[in-house]
Amino acid sequence: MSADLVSTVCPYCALGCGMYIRVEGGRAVGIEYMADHPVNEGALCPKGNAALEILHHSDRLLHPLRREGDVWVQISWDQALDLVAGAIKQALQRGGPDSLGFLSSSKATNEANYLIQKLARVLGTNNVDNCARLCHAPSVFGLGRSLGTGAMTNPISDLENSRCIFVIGSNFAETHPIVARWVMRARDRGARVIVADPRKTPTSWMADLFLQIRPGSDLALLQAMMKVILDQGLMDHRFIAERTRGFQDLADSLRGFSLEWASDVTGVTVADIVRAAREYARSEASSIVYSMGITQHVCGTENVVACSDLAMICGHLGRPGAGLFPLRGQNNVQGACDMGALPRVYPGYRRTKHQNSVDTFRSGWNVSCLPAEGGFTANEMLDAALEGRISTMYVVGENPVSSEPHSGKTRRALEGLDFLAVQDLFMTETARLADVVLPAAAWAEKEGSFTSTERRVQWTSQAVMPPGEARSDLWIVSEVARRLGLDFNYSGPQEVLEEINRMVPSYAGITRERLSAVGGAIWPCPSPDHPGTPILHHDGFVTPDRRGRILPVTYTPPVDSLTDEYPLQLITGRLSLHHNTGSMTRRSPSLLSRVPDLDVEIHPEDARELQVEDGQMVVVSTRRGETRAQARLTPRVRKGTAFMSFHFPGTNLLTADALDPTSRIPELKASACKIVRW
Ligand SMILES: Nc1nc2c(c(=O)[nH]1)N[C@H]1C(S)=C(S)[C@@H](COP(=O)(O)OP(=O)(O)OC[C@H]3O[C@@H](n4cnc5c(=O)[nH]c(N)nc54)[C@H](O)[C@@H]3O)O[C@H]1N2
Ligand SMILES: Nc1nc2c(c(=O)[nH]1)N[C@H]1C(S)=C(S)[C@@H](COP(=O)(O)OP(=O)(O)OC[C@H]3O[C@@H](n4cnc5c(=O)[nH]c(N)nc54)[C@H](O)[C@@H]3O)O[C@H]1N2
Ligand code: SF4
Ligand SMILES: [Mo]
Repeated sequence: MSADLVSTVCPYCALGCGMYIRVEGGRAVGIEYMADHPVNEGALCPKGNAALEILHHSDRLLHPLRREGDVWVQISWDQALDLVAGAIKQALQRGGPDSLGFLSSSKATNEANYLIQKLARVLGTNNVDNCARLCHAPSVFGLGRSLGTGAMTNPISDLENSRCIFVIGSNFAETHPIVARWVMRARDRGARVIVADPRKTPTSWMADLFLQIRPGSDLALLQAMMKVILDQGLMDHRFIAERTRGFQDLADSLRGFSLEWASDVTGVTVADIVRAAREYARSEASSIVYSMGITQHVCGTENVVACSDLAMICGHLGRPGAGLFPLRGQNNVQGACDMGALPRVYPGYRRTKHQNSVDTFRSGWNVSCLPAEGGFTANEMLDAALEGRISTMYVVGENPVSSEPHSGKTRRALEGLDFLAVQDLFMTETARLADVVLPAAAWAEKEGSFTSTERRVQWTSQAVMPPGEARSDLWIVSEVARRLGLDFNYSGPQEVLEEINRMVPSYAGITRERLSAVGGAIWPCPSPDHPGTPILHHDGFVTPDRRGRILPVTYTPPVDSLTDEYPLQLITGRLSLHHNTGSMTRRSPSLLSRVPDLDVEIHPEDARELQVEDGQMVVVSTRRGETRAQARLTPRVRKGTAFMSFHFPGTNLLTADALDPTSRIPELKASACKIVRW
């Protein structure tokens, strides 16, 4: 490798694809493919290929800013940091630690996330969360309950060894494109692919069996598949007996279960349900790939538990090609959770309510007192802000105004705060509401580690200097903490990683030295000479008795009900060329030029009734708000449903804020809507 090639990891999705950045004269001028990377083998998707476009973009925040009325005033770092620290001090004096709220960033490094949650906790509050709440919180809870840990069980490349891949609520061909390479390889080796999605997506084109399910009805499908497996005796009796508990409760819960009812609810024929069940159960090694299509529902945790039940009753866990693949979303959402940027767990998923977790961190951090009460989740913080219980928020690398449901409410909550600080690369919809905006360095402008969806921790090196006065998240957070009198005197990310090695047992062996190699290391990695653990649950689950818990589930329909006034089911999700709220990809010219506007996909038969033509502007409205979009007529959506991305502001004005009672994820995938010509 020549001196001007810098090794880094793609900043978009959680696959953790490696790439080299070519640097000339201090500028990032091109990407070189990392052919020996274990996940992407050099390949990159369109977003990865366009990643450099945001680095030198003219919209980058270059200086700290303070809002004065409607005007932004450039201020010095000293002034900005004093303002943030001063506001935090004032909140502590007036309302106590729980009047503070922190949103940590699943786009920031492990080291920055570790420091953000440490700052919150040392100040006395567990009010810290990250966008996993809107994403895979149901996996953390659901798999946590059934298997003892919420992480993906097998590495991505292991999909190649599967003989049957059941994809439910994931459109990886657009959202995790490199996964499609491994699934195609499995297909080349004879694997069968089953896809359940209300839309015909590019992922469904790969399917041998496509189940065009009604949104929100996955539990009925999963229960029906298990019913078929039980009735036809396709279970793995030995696995059930030796590795699990609770099978009988599940069997009892399915005794009177009707496949015809499930077919009515899901819109999938009984014959297809039976085919799916038989193919999944009977293959030598089956995997389940799932994502937002099943987690973003009021029954998100139950959906995840049902997937885990299905895998356990068939013994499809803990072996090559047999596993559960909750495909994580953001580049470092796995790491943000591992680092404890969650309100009810300290780093390493140690529960706040367990006295020994609190004691471990009290002595490790050398502080006299730490909070043991669970804190607020992101959506609870917004509610608490509306009620005046949270007065001051510090938002790092998140854009809740566009990513949380019911934006009207989010906006009101943030506008009502005494003080809001936002730390981002760009002036986002959320940053516009801030009192102080802090310019952050992007991934290639700093160093640190990121943890991918397969628990792979990788180091990314600094390729270029941040623009203007932008600084790394780690530097900014440490400076705020120091102004609050805290001992955050880290020399850089490496020293923080050393603390993580000491405090998080599964990261104990993940040292800076270890991360020098391409592909890094996969946790659990308890010591520097440990090889890492690509496949979890090989000889036991992470529960106290090492047995998995098979748990009965109950069907719950979407909350936002369809009526004559709101007759269509609105699904929201993603397109291949944009990322989340679009802060980055709408500033990436090669991506924006191909998808410049917000579209709503409507089935041609629905469009005929609505008298809407392709390309026409329409108003989409729900019980919460309305937005304009361009109609795209396509038979790829189910009749009776419509689809919008949330890559442009507006979509989340519409979405419902009904929450899954366990994980507190909102039902972003099912909102009753109406569409009229504009
Ligand atoms: N290009 C691109 N890639 C991304 C992102 C991005 O914004 N753009 N974001 C990243 C992030 S943060 C995440 S979390 C992942 C998400 O990755 P995915 O979960 O794959 O993305 P989504 O489009 O949100 O939803 C997946 C599919 O669920 C389907 N679906 C909707 N409702 C239901 C339902 O009730 N049941 C079933 N079975 N399916 C349903 C949708 O039609 C959609 O095709 O992608 C990551 N990668
Ligand atoms: N309707 C609807 N809403 C959804 C979803 C859906 O499917 N439908 N999906 C949900 C999901 S799965 C997710 S994960 C959330 C995502 O929600 P968010 O995380 O709020 O969305 P992003 O657009 O990814 O925002 C990340 C921000 O971080 C900034 N950033 C990037 N790198 C850095 C960095 O190094 N440091 C700092 N400080 N900032 C950085 C970016 O500029 C961007 O503004 O959205 C959720 N919202
Ligand atoms: S698949 Fe994900 S990590 Fe890989 S290049 Fe695309 S966006 Fe980046
Ligand atoms: Mo996500």
